[in-house]
Amino acid sequence: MNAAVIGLQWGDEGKGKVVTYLSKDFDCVVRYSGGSNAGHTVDYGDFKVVHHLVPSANVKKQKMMYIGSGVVIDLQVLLEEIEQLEKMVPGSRNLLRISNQAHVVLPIYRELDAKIDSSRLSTIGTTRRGIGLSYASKALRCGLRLEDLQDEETTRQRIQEIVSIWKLDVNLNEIVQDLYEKYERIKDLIINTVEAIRTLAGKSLLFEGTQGVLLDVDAGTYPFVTSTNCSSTGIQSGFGYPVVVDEIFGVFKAYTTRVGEGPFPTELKGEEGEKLRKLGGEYGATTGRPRRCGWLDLVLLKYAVEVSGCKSLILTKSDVLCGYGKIGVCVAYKVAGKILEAVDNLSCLSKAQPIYEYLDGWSKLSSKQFEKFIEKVEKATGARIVYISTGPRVDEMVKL
Ligand code: 2SA
Ligand code: MG
Repeated sequence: MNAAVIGLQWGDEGKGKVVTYLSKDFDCVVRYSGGSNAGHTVDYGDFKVVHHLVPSANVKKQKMMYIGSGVVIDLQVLLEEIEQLEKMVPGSRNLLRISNQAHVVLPIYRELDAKIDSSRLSTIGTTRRGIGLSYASKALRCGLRLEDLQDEETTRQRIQEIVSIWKLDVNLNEIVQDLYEKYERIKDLIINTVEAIRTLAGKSLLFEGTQGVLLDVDAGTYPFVTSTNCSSTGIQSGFGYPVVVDEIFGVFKAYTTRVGEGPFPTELKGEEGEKLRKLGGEYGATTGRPRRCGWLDLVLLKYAVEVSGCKSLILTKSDVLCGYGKIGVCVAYKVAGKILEAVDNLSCLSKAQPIYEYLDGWSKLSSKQFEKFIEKVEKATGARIVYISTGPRVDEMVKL
């Protein structure tokens, strides 16, 4: 059986922890999209790991990890992460394999990412990790794949081409030298996509989503999105095989957060937002940026459930809300005088006024009030909550 874990909001729903927990029932965890813009924090209790590129498999349980061709790789970040994991759990490096077709995020893309984003009419607030540039180069057919690094001449020509297309003033020799110094340290982990598919055939795979449906380049709040199909629709192309995914788990927080710009109807500004941010520790795992915070938006959650094809929900961070007297839940929008309980299109978001219902808060998760909240979500989305995360640690999960 194969499954996927997808974020149903704007990322940071706690996918990393969920993947680590669920990975005990799978042979291999697969990353299929994104790059080091992702930040998945996993708290094992005795140590914490922040994943950016390496799949969030439970390394204590010796699970296999595979980075598919749909991922873009910053070699420096990858090396640091492998080192971090190896320190925590010696031998974990050997569990990792990376597709030869994955593209390389050149260090020069970072600066260019920042430059392009800040020169836009409306900045997106990217993570400045060069993600958009890597996918743009891939689409422009001037990207550098890991497999290209086998031949230094090809690499040099490709970088030369990139430098001239993006009109960069850089030292080519330095870039190539730096790249090879890093490549030498990971090249034994690179595997042909076809070989990986053969090796993984018949094994149970858990696909780890990055960001969330609302940041998906097609389904999300375009143009305030990331550059990939980070929703479930990206799995097959990012893995490299029309794999069947039997169950899609959609992860969502009991409230909503967003890093970066773009519409956010239920955003709480001022003290209320600050309170949620503090209680939930809502700061970017990659950039440390404070996340924008607001109430749960059932209109958007329903949309995300619909377009990602998920029937099973996993609720996280409801423990953070313990102690609130009343909890806001957006049940509809008012747009141009009309009341909408569902949306077919996200372009109305910037004009949407949220209509709230205020539910009684809960002081513990085993309470009538919390049950009411769960009922409300299930009824609005038509999906079932199958797990609840009761705290930050990997083992703090309850199956319903
Ligand atoms: P990019 O860098 O080109 O992908 O940025 C485009 C938009 O996507 C958002 N984005 C994210 N949103 C939430 N979490 C992400 N990962 C990190 C985390 C973010 C961080 O786990 O906290 O540390 O700041 C992530 N990655 C990309 C981004 O904010 C832009 O809106
Ligand atoms: Mg994150």
